[in-house]
Amino acid sequence: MLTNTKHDWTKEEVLAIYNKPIMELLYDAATVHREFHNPNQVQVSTLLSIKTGGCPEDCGYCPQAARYHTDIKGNDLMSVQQVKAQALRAKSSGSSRVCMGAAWRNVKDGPEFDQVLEMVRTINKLDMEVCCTLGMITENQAHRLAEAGLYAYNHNLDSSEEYYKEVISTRGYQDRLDTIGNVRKTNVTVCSGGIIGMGENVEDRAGMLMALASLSPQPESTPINALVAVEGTPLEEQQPISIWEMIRMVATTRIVMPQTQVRLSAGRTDMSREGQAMCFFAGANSIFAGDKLLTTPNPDVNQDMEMFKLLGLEPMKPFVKKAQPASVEAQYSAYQDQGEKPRWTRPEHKIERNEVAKEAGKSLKAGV
Ligand code: SAM
Ligand code: DTB
Ligand code: SF4
Repeated sequence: MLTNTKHDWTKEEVLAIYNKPIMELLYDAATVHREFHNPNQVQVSTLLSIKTGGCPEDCGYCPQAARYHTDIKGNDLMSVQQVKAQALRAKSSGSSRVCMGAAWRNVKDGPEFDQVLEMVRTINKLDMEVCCTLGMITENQAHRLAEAGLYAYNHNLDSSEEYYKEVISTRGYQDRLDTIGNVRKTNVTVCSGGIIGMGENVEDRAGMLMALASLSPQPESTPINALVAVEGTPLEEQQPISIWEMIRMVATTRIVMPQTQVRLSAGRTDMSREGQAMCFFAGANSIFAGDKLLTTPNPDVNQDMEMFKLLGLEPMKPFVKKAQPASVEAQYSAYQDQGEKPRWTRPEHKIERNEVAKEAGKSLKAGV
């Protein structure tokens, strides 16, 4: 469980981080990242849409809402055998986690939920982390998922409390928080993040991060999605965000939630390798791999593995324990001490930098 972290970020503080000069922001985020994570390791998850389309909700971004006329092919709940075959394929291509998504408003007790529990048990036996995103769940359902061996439950806040109402009317922000609270009553880890590029402003982005960071404990993983504007949804006309917005969002997430796994999620098909490399530098340490997200395209897994090789990244093994955090004061001082004092005061950091600087100085003198 993630502990000892600053939770009382104000929207103004988060916004000030988001708006920093990019070099400062990258430096700060990369410094925090190295404090808590191995910067060369990236956790790889594979998404599996176990029940597609026909959802009664009205989320303005979602191609699976029954009320919008999109091109997706709907499917009833997959069988346990189908899921097992897909999980084995994902494992052989380097994935440590399978995330099963269902286009449900909420989970209903009965044969379908029993089947999902069996899927969880089956993937768990393959020594992979299992995640589910099934909509709203009760405390009892959260406990049943935990007993089946669920590792993580994904339930996004998606935007700020204020902007949420502009995008979804069939449920409220508090409903999302309640489900996250139900998951927290078990030993299942929380995966919660959101989407940028839905027409929200930077204050909304800061508001969403403030809400996520104020959860105690903070989510163990945080997906940052760029909207995939799907034809037929109310957000079909939204212009794509720039890579700099994604980099800023990832970096800010890393700073306010130092221990979370920040997942570079939907939208990677539009990002260059250089852009993604900047996101990894800024603290992203997880991706969804596989040529499909739930219903929309994602980069081919071979292309991703080539990118990993190029950048010297390696896929993380499942069930890796997280490093223990430094003190809250150490985290926060990194953002308050603007320039006068060295930000990172641990002796080994200073020595490392001085030696690099000395070597660089020698090379310059020698004209290398
Ligand atoms: N029905 C469940 C729910 O809403 O929690 C689980 C599935 S839902 C598809 C999971 C998440 O996918 C959403 O919370 C949203 O963040 C993301 N998502 C859906 N459509 C998207 C899109 N077009 N672009 C980016 N992210 C999207
Ligand atoms: C999350 O935050 N992003 C994933 C996962 N959690 C379930 C889903 C992205 C979906 C993108 C649109 C689609 O493929 O349907
Ligand atoms: Fe349904 Fe989830 Fe899509 Fe909303 S995001 S319409 S709840 S599948």
